[in-house]
Amino acid sequence: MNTDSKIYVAGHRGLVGSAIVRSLEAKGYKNIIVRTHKELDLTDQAAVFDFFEKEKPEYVVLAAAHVGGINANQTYPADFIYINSAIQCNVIKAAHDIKVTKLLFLGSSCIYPKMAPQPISEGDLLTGPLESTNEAYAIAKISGLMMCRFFKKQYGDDFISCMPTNLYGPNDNFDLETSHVLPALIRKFDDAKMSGAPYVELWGTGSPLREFLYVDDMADACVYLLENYSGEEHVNIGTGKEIAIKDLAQIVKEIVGFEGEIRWNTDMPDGTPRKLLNVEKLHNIGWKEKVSLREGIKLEYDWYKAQDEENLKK
Ligand code: GFB
Repeated sequence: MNTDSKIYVAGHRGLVGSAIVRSLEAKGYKNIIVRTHKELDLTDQAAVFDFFEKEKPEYVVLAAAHVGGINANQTYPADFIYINSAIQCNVIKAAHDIKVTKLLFLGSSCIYPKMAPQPISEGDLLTGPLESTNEAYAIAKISGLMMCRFFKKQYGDDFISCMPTNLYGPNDNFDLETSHVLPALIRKFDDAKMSGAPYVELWGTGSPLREFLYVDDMADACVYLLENYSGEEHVNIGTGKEIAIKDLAQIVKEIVGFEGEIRWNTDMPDGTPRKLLNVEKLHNIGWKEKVSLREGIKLEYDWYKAQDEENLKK
């Protein structure tokens, strides 16, 4: 990949895609192409094929996906499986047809079995039943990574996949019904601080363990893989460190400066008990994260406070 290579980043307005564009630009890549959802509906096969035919990107980063937190995944499983499967099928096949040089597909750590041994290695894929709250999303993402693997096997396409852990950062979704836990905590504590509310209600028991990676670190890892990796197996992207949701809540509470109480609504699901990635393979390829959890949360909180309501809805 050289700085003039034509690189299409699908999903450039989202948390992940926007970070990948920032990272590519920071590394000097000058020929990045993007399309908004309005300009190109990635679930529309004819439109996607037409776009690839006309633009002929050399590299593709498939960061466009229908995503959400535990509640959204559980409430809208049909949307999660259909939209993600359609996007992947269309983009991967179009990339194959026009013979792109390389494609990077992004999945998620929820592809692994609910009771996978911890930390979870790439080889633990498809060794047991999935976590029910995000099964639809996981099935779609497993199918995407397998498509990349099989296109490589049958046709020799340089299609690679990576599976990031829970991500957070600028352009996150702060809608309390559909967001992931970190933006939800930031918004809940900040709203309570601003309104002087005596307590904040969080979901589940607080005991599940999760791993978090700042999205700019993840983007850096993705560009590193595009430049340095062409293996058949997907690569986990994470920190290899985990934290209980209740400890995470304490950190966010401190950073925001909320002094009230935390209450746990156990009618809401906990989801998978633990989801820690084994990142040995990524370390062996030569990449490691830079931003600590505290630094990252501070950066996300500052970003959140700098947005107006309209921007947060985009
Ligand atoms: O981030 P999250 O929504 O998704 O929730 P998953 C993580 C944990 O935080 C769960 C708890 O145990 C939640 O019960 N939690 C506590 C909260 N308070 C809140 C809150 O106010 N909002 C939210 N959202 N959670 C997702 C999958 O699973 O992880 C996706 O559904 C994807 O498919 C993503 O893989 C990375 O970590 O449980």
